[in-house]
Amino acid sequence: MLRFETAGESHGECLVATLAGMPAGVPISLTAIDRELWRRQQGYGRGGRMKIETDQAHIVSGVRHSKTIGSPIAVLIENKDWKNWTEVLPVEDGEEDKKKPVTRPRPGHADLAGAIKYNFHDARYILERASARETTARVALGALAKAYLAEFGIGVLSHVVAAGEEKLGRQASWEELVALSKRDEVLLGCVDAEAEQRMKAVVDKAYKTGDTVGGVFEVVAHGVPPGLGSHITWDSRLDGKLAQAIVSMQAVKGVEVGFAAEGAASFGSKVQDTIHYEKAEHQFRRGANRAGGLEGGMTNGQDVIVRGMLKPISTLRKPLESVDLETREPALAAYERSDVAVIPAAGVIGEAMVALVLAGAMIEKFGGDSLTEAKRNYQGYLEQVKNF
Ligand code: EPS
Repeated sequence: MLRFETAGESHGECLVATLAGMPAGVPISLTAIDRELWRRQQGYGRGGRMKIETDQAHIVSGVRHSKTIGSPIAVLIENKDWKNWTEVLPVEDGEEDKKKPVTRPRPGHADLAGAIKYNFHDARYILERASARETTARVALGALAKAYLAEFGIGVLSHVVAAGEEKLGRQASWEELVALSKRDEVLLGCVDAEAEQRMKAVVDKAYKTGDTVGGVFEVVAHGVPPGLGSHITWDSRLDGKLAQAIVSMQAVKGVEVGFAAEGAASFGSKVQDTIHYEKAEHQFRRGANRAGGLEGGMTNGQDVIVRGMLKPISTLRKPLESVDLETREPALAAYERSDVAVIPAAGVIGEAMVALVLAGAMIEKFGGDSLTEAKRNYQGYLEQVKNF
C-alpha cells in the first residue's frame, strides 16, 4: 500500500515528507519534481513569502541512480525563511522577548480551535503547522506519484474554473491543460485568456480593498483505466478517497466529483452518461462525462474530474472582529504577511493529492514490487478488459 506523511512548520527549518510502498524501478527526475514545486509557488495574488522561497526537493532515501529502489522515499525541502525565525521559533528554550505570539485568532483559520484543543494561549504553535506551507511537501510526493502514473500513460493536471464570481464557463480539453502546465508564466491558471483577465480583475479588487478571494480549481486525470476503487465497501470507493484528499487541503471547503452541483439541480435523464458500443473497435463509449469518470465508486475509463472549492484566505489585511486570548476583550484579528488568492497553486496541490490517491489505487490493484511486475499485471488486466 502507498502511504505518505509530511512534517514541518511554515517557519521551521524545513519540510519533510516520506512515501512508502512505491515499487522499485520508477524513473525519478529531480528537475520534474522541482518544476511541480515551482508551479505551486506561482499565481497572481501570492504574497511576499514566495519571493523568499525557491522550493527544491532534496531526496535523501529511496531513489538511487534516478530510479526508486522500493524503500521508503524521504524528501527534505528547506524553508529559506527559517534564517529569519531561528530566534523566534528555536527548538530549545530561546529568549522570551524574541517570541512572536499570536493572541488575536483569525476567523476562518485554525488559530482558535487549535489553541483551545492544544491548550496554548499563543496560536503561533497552531498556525505554523496549519499553514499551507505544508502543501509543498504534498506536491513533492505528488510528483513521485505522477512519475509512477506516467509509466502507465496516466496524466494528472489542473486549471482554475472560478475566481470569486468570475467563471470559465466552459469545459477545457486535455490538450489545453497540457499547454497550460507548460507555461512559464502563470497568471490565474485559466485556459481562456478572456476569462483569466476577468479573474485577475477580481483579485485586483481584493488587493485594493484589503480583502482576499477564493475560487474553484478542477483536477483532471487522463488515461485512467476502468476499475480502480470498488463499490463493495464504503471505504474502498475511490470517489470517497478523492473527496477526502481534496477537502484535506488547507482552505478547501467543498469538493465536487464530476458535475455534481449541476446534476443535483437537473433531472436524471439529463445527467447520466449514456452507454454506447463501437462494434468495430470492441469498445464502450459514453455519451458524456458528467459523472467525472466515477460510477459506483469505481473509475469507468473516462477522465477523472474533481473540483475543489476554496474559501478566501482567512488572513485579511483589513482584519475582522476577534477576541484577544489574554484579555478576552474585543480585538481585531492578527495580520501577518499573506496571500490574496491561491487558486492556481491549490490546483497544483489538488493534482498532487489526486495523483497520490490514484497511484495508491493502481498499486493496490496491480501490486508489484518492481515496475516491471506492476506493468505485466497491468497489461494482463488491459487484455482482459479488451476481451470483455
Ligand atoms: C500562509 C501564510 C503565508 C503564505 C503561506 C501560507 O506565509 P507567510 O506567513 O510566511 O508569508 O505564503 O504559504 C506558503 C509559505 C507556501 O509555501 O505556500 C498561511 O498562513 O497559511
